[in-house]
Amino acid sequence: MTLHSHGTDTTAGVVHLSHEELTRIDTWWRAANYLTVGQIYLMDNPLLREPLRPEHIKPRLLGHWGTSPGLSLIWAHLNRAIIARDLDAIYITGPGHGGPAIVANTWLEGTYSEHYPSVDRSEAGMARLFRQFSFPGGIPSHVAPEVPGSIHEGGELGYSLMHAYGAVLDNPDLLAVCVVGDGEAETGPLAASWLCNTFCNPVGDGAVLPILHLNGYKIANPTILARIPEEDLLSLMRGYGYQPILVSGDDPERVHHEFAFALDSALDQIKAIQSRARRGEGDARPRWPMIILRTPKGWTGPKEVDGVQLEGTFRAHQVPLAQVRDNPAHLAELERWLRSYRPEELFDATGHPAALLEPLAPGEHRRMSANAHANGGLLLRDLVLPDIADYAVPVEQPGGGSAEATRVLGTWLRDVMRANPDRFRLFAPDETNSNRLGAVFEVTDRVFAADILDGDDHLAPSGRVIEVLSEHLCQGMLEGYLLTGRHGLLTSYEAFTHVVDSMVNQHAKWLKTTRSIPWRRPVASLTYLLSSHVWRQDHNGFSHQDPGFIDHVVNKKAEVIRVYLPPDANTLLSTMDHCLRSRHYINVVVAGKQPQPSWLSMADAALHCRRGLGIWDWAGNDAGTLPDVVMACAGDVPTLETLAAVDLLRQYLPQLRVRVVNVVDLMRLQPESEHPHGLPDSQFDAIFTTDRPVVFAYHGYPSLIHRLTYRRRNHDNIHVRGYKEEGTTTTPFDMVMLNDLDRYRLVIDVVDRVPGLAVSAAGLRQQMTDARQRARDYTRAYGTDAPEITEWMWQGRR
Ligand SMILES: Cc1ncc(C[n+]2csc(CCOP(=O)(O)OP(=O)(O)O)c2C)c(N)n1
Ligand SMILES: [Mg+2]
Repeated sequence: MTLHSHGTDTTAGVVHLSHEELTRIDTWWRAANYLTVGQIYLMDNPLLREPLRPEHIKPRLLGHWGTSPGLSLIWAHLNRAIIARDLDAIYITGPGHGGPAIVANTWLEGTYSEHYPSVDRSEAGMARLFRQFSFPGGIPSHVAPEVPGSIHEGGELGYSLMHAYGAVLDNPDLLAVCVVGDGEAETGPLAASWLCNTFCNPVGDGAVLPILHLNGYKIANPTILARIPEEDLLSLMRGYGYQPILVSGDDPERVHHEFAFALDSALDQIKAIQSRARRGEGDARPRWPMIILRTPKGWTGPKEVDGVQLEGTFRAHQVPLAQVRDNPAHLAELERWLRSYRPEELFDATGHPAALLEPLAPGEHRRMSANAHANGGLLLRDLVLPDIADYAVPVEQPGGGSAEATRVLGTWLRDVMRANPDRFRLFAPDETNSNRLGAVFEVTDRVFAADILDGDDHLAPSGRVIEVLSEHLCQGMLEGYLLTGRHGLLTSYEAFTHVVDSMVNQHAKWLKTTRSIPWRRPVASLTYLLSSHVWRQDHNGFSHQDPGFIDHVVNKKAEVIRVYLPPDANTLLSTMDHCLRSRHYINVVVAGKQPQPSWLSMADAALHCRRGLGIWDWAGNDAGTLPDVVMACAGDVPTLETLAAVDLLRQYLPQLRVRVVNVVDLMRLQPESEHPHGLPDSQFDAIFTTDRPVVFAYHGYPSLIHRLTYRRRNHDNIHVRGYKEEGTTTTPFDMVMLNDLDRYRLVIDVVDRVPGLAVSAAGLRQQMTDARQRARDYTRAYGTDAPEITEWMWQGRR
């Protein structure tokens, strides 16, 4: 290998493999390619025992050929390295549309048949392997959860490298080999992912080996990285702190030698980095190797179809010969293509992979297709969780005292981090402190493998908090961490969590699908703490005001979605304790960081959270009667405004029977047929009544409450106040007034909705309108909320 002075390893012209190794690797590669083409086209005659006929061909030709030969080449070479070095490795397929290639490799290794015994390694099994692919009732076309060894489906491009980095955190012996498509590399999330090396500590974490698969094309276009000067690409990688190793060519034998050599040098470099660091001699910012593999898209496929070049162009992306059933020339070309892999050398007479291939399949647990890290639930160990009672805010009477809920939570999280130094991580886009979770820095730092200057705050290469200003990276690394059997928490601004809407879709799909795959074990839930929420954006204003992430996640399968709106510090503690114990969900917890009254003692909070919603009888006056109105609330700010409204009602309309209901677990509102947490209709009717007005103050967009409750008997009487996209940089009370969620407006709603009050309480209504005006005028005059608002406290029973 030549190491250029500017830090590029090139492999040109090396001969690295013995003849035997070369033959074995090439045979494996041909076998995987054969099985890939077979999956795309064939539903019978898997070993080509007879000439191909149209009826052997699937009626619908689906799948992606172009990326597949590269993926299989890399897999075959990795197997050699795994065996030679006893590596603990997983394979992450960025271009996940190369599903048939990865399935082929897992079948060659035997793992596929272990999970799916009917698809055994025989001629009949091979026929089923081919038939099932992208076939109704069969398997998906991507590296979906059904594929052993996968933690990354790669359907939505962009997240491979961050998944790989998440997987190796706190797994010092793990190697995550990550194939990045050159098209995928154009996505924003992937482009940011190169930075993840800043969060990889060679002492306590494993290593990622990125392989940029420069096959030159996407679906219909060349890729940018393949068309910029090679030196620019190498400089780009160097700039990101990598040591690029370039392998380029279209002659299989030469590429085999050069790729094997590149892989060996990369693995040597990784080992050297880790050994140095683990001896305490490491560089602050090691230069990790990465490989750039420049080979033709659709390599070894048809060179030309109908006079148009195919191999080495974007036209190789999906199914190269589209009319095989109807066009005899295409059928003949397919047969020639399949036979070019010499199937008679690849499989024995029974259809089992040839004996020659056996030495290239790693031992049982070393197979990338069987690596336990890629079925993280197998390795999952419970968190050691400190008793939340020790962190509780004392609450002698409801509304007494005030606490910053997330700051209280921070003290508990600090001790969660301390008690679980190898399996819990906090991820945040630069907001741990801002979300008032800074107590965690008493026990750890932010991980940072770049220059650290005097005056920096809690930065160290060994830190366990990952802060990077990319919601994508936080989400992706956390997903990788969870899918490999660990636990974590992502805290973010509520509005900007939308940045990962699409990623959370994909993760929810993964969780939904894996629930019904028997050999996949449940993993820890992905929990969001959304603080700095819509109602308290005092510094920022409209751009930061958006509670719609909840609306987004509730579209996903009910069995994997949970949404919690704890109204105070103790309910937040109880909710988080529950979330960090839960498995295989996406938990969205929204809780403010500003000082707020504490409503419930720890014991009451725990009961309230267990129920998910409840009548606050200490706040209402309807005991033993049918209430005239139900004041419902969900979220910390709506709860405050509701209680302040109830206070006014009890003062001005003492005869009015008011019931107060607080909802922590939003999914309780849905019928039980729709969500596992759904309240039975009988209980819903008992709590919300069947005929009384319900004034519901909700944290987010009001339409969601209607969506969740539209089948309930009393739905027509439910009147929801929430965020209606009015906002700016203003005071907290002005914000709730702008959106008609304020206490005065809630009282007006009661007057307008409870039969008879319109006339009898017309005076109160007028007073409330005036109070709003006064409150608004006060903000305009003094720049702050009026004392009657800021100093309001729940007075208890009048
Ligand atoms: C985020 C996203 N956008 C668009 C697509 C549609 N798509 C599927 S494959 C592909 C091209 C991928 O090219 P590349 O990453 O180079 O993979 P390869 O060449 O190895 O097939 C595109 C655009 C997608 N899957 N995900
Ligand atoms: Mg490509």
